[in-house]
Amino acid sequence: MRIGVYPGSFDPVTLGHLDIILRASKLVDHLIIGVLKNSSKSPLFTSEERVKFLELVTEDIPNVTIEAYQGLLVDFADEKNANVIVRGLRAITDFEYELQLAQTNHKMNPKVDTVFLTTSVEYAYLSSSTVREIASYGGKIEQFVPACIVQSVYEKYNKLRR
Ligand code: COD
Repeated sequence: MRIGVYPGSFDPVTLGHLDIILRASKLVDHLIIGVLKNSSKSPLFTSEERVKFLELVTEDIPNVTIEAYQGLLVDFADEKNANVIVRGLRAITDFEYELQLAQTNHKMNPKVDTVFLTTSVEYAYLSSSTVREIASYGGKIEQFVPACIVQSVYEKYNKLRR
């Protein structure tokens, strides 16, 4: 059985992430989306919220499950008996970081390889940080995130403003 881990912050999940999830789910038997709990990026959404968003967004994809993790990605991948780590590549600016991450992870755990899926052109510009910035100013995010989480993203900012 081929098990893939697609790790990230997903703060929040975007249509770019969803595109990678859909495509990766066809390459493996079971895709586990790993949501990093204690990211140095100080996420806006709690890990529980990020997991819930991903559960909603992937509810129609039968071979995808979501789990939060903390600590090293290679340890999480090992614990899940994963064969591959899936990452998305948007632009050359992603490449240096992704290469370093993949090589470091492979050095730490040679049993797991990283595979890269290139972004679909329509999502090449899209990132969670852009979505957060637009939402923080009350701008429209419907074209950037799955419809089922739009309201929750706005509600988070409304709560923060109170
Ligand atoms: N199109 C295609 N792919 C995209 C898009 C898009 N529009 N947006 C994002 N992606 C891809 C990213 O390139 C990435 O591959 C993935 O989706 C997730 O993105 P993010 O931004 O949510 O996740 P990151 O980059 O913050 O995730 C970093 C990790 C959490 C994987 C990493 O920090 C980690 O594993 N940390 C744990 C400690 C560890 O093991 N460190 C490594 C050893 S030093």
